[in-house]
Amino acid sequence: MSILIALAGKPNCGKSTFFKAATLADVEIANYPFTTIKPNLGVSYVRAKCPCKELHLACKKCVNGERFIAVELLDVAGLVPEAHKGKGLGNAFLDDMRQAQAIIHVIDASGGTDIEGNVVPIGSHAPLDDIKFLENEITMWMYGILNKNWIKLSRKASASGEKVEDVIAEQLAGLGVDAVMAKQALLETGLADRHISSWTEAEMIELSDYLRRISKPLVIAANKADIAPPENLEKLKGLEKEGYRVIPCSAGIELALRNAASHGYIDYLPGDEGFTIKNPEKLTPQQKAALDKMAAFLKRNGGTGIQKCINEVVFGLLNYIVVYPVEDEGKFTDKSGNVLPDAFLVKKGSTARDLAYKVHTQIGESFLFGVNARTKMRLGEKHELQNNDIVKIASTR
Ligand SMILES: Nc1nc2c(ncn2[C@@H]2O[C@H](COP(=O)(O)OP(=O)(O)OP(=O)(O)O)[C@@H](O)[C@H]2O)c(=O)[nH]1
Ligand SMILES: [Mg+2]
Repeated sequence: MSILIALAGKPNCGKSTFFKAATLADVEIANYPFTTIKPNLGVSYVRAKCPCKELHLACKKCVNGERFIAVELLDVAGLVPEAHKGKGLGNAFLDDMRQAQAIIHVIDASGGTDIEGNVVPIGSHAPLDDIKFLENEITMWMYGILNKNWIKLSRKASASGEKVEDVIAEQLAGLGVDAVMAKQALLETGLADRHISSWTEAEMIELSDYLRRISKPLVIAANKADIAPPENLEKLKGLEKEGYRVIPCSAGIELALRNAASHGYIDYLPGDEGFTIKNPEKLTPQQKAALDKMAAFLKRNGGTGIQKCINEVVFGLLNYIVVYPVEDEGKFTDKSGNVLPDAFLVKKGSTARDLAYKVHTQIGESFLFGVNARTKMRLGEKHELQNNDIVKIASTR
């Protein structure tokens, strides 16, 4: 199963621009609310250092030593306050986010759109106001699902002796909530040792809020940073003290650079901190001025921020690492001689056997041992993999 990340936020904040920049899919972008109605699903990539450079190998799978590993990205319709009650486009697109493992909350850091996405003068809407409302909508949507038939379910559970965390996990299974998360939420909210019949509505909302935070963790993409008043960005950065991860970005610039790169005007890889113009003499003064402005933004921010958001979700929030399975541990290749043919994203804590299963169920079942291709050390089935490991799996198959 690949990783699914949802782009969420109020209308007109730049979700589709982010999506288009990150996937190069052709989607509609416009400066008014509710441009997107049906969700767009596309492939994007995390960026990681490929081990080929360090090992002096000629690898065909990376670009200049940078490996791009696929994840799925989902662009949904804008959310407005009270969406969980059907306002705006209502609940449907909250439902579209069910399977997402994490959320990139795109906000308009320029303050140039109001809470419903209508265009207003830049700086006139406080972007901080957009953060809590979205979280509340997702929480209330989860609460709605949890609360459905809750009395009947909880009675049945009490009668059969089924654990409360299992009832919750069953109820929210479609949202990616499992019993471990449910148990954690029960403990953290102090509901673990209280009988279900005594829970108040407020307590169930608090529980839903906790479940949201662990099952749909988020980063904040402070978008339109290219036109945002500096004080807006400072205030948003200030949220990091509250535990938020805030990444200033410009989906608009990323999209322009990717288009320029795909047309051969510039050399630029997603996540680069700068770019080079291929034939500067061919540019019009306007094009040159636009590129200079973009270059200055990249310099100030260490890139456009788009790749940072995706990497932060996968490596920071979701704790994935990259491992490279090979068949020939001496040459770091597969059977046909391809160097480092695959890069797998696995959860931190995954073992050599988990990787074997990921390569193929049969390989997992007939696992004998792993070999760390760098050190040639044998790895037992329970050996915990580290980021960047290159591993041969020996099996009876
Ligand atoms: N300056 C600037 N404008 C941007 C940026 N990202 C998006 N925009 C503009 O913001 C407007 C809305 O962009 P969309 O990508 O359609 O926004 P959305 O969030 O998908 O909107 P809905 O689908 O209506 O919810 C468009 O005019 C974009 O060109 C950015 O990084 N900088
Ligand atoms: Mg859109």
